[in-house]
Amino acid sequence: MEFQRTDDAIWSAIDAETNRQEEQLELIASENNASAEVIAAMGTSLTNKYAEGYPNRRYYGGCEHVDEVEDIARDRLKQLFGSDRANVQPHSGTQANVAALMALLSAGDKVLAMDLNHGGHLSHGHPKNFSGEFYEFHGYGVEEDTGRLDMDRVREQAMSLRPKLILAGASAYSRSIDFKAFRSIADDAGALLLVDMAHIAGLVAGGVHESPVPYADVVTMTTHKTLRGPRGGAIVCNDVEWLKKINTAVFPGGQGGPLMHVIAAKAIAFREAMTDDFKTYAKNVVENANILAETLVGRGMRLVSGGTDNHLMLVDVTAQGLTGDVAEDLLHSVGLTCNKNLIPYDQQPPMKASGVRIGTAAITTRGLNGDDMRTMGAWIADLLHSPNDDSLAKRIRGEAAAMAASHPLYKGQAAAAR
Ligand code: DSN
Repeated sequence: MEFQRTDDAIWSAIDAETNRQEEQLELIASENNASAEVIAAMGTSLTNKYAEGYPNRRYYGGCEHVDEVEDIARDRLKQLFGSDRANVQPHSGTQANVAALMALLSAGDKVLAMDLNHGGHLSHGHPKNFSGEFYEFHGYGVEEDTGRLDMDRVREQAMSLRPKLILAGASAYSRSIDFKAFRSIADDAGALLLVDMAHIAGLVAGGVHESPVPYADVVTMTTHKTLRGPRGGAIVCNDVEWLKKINTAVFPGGQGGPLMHVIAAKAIAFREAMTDDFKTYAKNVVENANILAETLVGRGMRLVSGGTDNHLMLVDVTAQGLTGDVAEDLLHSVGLTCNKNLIPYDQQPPMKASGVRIGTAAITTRGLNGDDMRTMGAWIADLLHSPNDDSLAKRIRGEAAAMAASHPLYKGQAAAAR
């Protein structure tokens, strides 16, 4: 679609952000770089179309083409995760969780979910989030000595609490999650099981993390993290009765018109995620995370749980006399973008925190490999050990920029959306 740029203020900010992504190395564990085709689908005429309802049951005329798009997206999502049912309309992971909780619970019901300070998510019971407002959330957490979930402890808590729902899934947990054990605990405690696989959806799709779909009553996800699609949410389940409730909870329960341009982009991403290339990508994400974690530990950094099984790690910076916010700024100053993060049993407030969360989903997309991880691990450890060494920072800034330049993201591609 041809167009003239007239809004200089906005286009210059968009160009600057595109350059930032191209020139810096993205270590935020929840971010990724969608393909040019996924991005292009979001800048299309589909953004104009109202389509409240579901395919062939809309509240607007002229939906024949967007119906086709949504049908394809749902079919691909079901195929990707081997589920019987799917809803691709949630605008985000939180919206997907709103719908799942509305479908599965009544106000005031008890839920057992991962403690926010141990790696859980805002929509898993933060007191100021709708989840914490409307339901009675209780937290399970990782063990202080191992940094890992102890499923026997989760079982004890579930048996004494008898929640209506157990929620598995996290935003900052670097170990595999045992969905089979969660199912068995839920069954013994008489609870439903909801899994939020937002962070690991791409690893599940790529076959490098166990799938929760055979075990959970309902699975929510985001489409833009390891799954590498457009920003958005989605839900899968196997039971037709749950799907009916979920569909009603998404629309009209929590949302109005679906974002059809984003649903088209989701469909493209789901197709990409079915390829052998994506399986290789998912394997490389985990391999890169492992090498980066080993390099950091080898250079004297403490990682929560000692390492990683997935795409992320939590680096404790207290021994270096730093807080997470300072470490985040320091890494950003050399072109490595990450985020401060609470670590389990943290004594700092969330805006300071004692750690940084680092992920390999985006840097693997741009083709960085194990040798690059060894180099990057050395940069990060050296910087965190010597935060005031300006000449070290200057050298690393130059080397990081060179590494980014030698692995372009979109440059050279016919990226319609750029
Ligand atoms: N904000 C996301 C993350 O960083 O993990 C979760 O929604």
